[in-house]
Amino acid sequence: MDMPVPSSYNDLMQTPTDRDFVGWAWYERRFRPPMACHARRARLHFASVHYYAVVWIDGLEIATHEGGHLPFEADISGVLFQAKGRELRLTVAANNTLTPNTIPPGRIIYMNDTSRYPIGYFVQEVDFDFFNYAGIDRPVSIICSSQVYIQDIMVTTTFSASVGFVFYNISIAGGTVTSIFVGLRDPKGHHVAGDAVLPDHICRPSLHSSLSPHGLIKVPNVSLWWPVGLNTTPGLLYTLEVLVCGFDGEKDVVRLQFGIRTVSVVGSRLLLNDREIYLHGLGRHEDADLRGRGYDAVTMVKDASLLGWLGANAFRTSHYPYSEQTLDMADRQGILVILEAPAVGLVTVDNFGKRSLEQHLTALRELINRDRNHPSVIMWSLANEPASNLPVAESYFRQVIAEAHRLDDTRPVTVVLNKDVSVDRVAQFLDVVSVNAYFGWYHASGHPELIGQQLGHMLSAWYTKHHRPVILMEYGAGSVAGLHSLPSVMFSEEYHLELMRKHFPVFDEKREEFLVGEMLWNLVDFNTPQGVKRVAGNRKGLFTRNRQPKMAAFLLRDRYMRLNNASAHPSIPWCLGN
Ligand code: GCB
Repeated sequence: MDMPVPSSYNDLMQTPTDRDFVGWAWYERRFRPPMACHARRARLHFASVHYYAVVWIDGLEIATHEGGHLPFEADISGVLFQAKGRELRLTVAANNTLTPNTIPPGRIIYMNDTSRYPIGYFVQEVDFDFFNYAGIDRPVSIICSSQVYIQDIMVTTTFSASVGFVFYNISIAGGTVTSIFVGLRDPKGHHVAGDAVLPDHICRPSLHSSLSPHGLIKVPNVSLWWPVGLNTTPGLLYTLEVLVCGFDGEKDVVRLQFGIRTVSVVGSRLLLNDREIYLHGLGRHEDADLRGRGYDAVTMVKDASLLGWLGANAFRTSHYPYSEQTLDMADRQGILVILEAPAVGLVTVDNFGKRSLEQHLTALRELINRDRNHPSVIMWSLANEPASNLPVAESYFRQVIAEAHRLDDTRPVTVVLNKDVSVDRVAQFLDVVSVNAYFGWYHASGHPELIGQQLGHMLSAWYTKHHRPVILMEYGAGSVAGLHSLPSVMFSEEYHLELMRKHFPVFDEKREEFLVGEMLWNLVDFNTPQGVKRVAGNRKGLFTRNRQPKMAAFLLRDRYMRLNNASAHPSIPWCLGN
């Protein structure tokens, strides 16, 4: 059948068996490589294929990759050179099967009772609450460059008084360079430091230049990157311009946008540019009608617009890394991002074995490598709701967290926990303690009057034990848009409101002590596996799946706008009651 790329394939199918298909899905198309790529370095880049991918050109295997949500590429220069402009056949096989050792894990259960199931019948089970959308979810591109090319740039920033410091490290591949030029443009586009990198630059060996791929640029009168609410011009971005020349006179140029800012944890506080920040945001999903988890600019912009309307200053990429375009937008708009690894549903001992650890570390490396230059990304979340009470989880997460710190010592690290503080073994390694808690919903269902006591007690217990800043990473209620009831009942819009309202005084109180964030679950209703607890998906969205508001959206908007005004005008008390 015809299949658009990018998109998940599931919701383009007409039968439940096809939609819920588990196994190898095959994509194929013919393409004629652009002549501009001929005899140059050419890389075939996949931004995300879920979950396993194998790629062939004309039947020749050129790449394999494990793990959705993160990019991979193959050097196809040789193939294109030999093809000399001839049409080629590109084949991609994508397999969505999740096993105890994949990240995220799952399991295939064979139903062996032949009185109830046909022979060979199996189901894919998962321990996470979103539909396992599959296919080529993000764009596929051919990147043509000189033979010698800029493979990666790593930027870290800091500042002192009005001077910014930009440390860069450039990785070059494909050959030897004869010269490297590095320059900096300010947010208005003016060249402010380093070399002038001009579009018509001609690579000549005699030109003066550096050969060092790393260095420091000082930025006088620096304009720092700020999120919304803390500054009247949030999201200011500098551009690092890098040009490298190869022996043959060819050049490669990359322009990387980044922000100058610092993040730190001091005592019970989270600081951005040495100023205390409080995250008021939401968890979300990459999820939309028809497209599934497929990259869709329209949905992405609409969701960003909803966040803006709510006055949110943060979101978490629950429960996997989102598209690079989403992070670019967050950079520009000044939204803080907690970026999550795709490790969700690690709940049994066999999810913590050597194979899982290797894949978790691989995903973490790919993720930090892809996203480390985004100023919006202020924290890495390494997993959601693992069985952190298990002894195996302790050594497992000690290694995962140490690796995250080794790869990036400029951002705090968290894991989102849901086990009781008395049995958890992972929070001891974290910079920021994140917890999910559904008081009035999964606990004490239908009793919003208990939320104040239960929530306050739980949050304080985490802080008392670990003396780290705490974020309530998920809380919320489900509501079916248009279902009303007074007095309220679960799933009515009134109950949704009431449950949220009962949380706010606790947030205001604990914020004075150690709470550094409140993250409502969820921005938009989203698709899940079918089950008796889900009414055509998870209904904890403030917006329906077609992005229309429920009553609760107005309540949160009111609160978040007030929190924003309060940070813009610190002399006015932010705690004005509810
Ligand atoms: C959670 C999970 C999230 C679910 C949510 C819920 O704790 O982290 O993935 O969707 O609860 O609504 O049950």
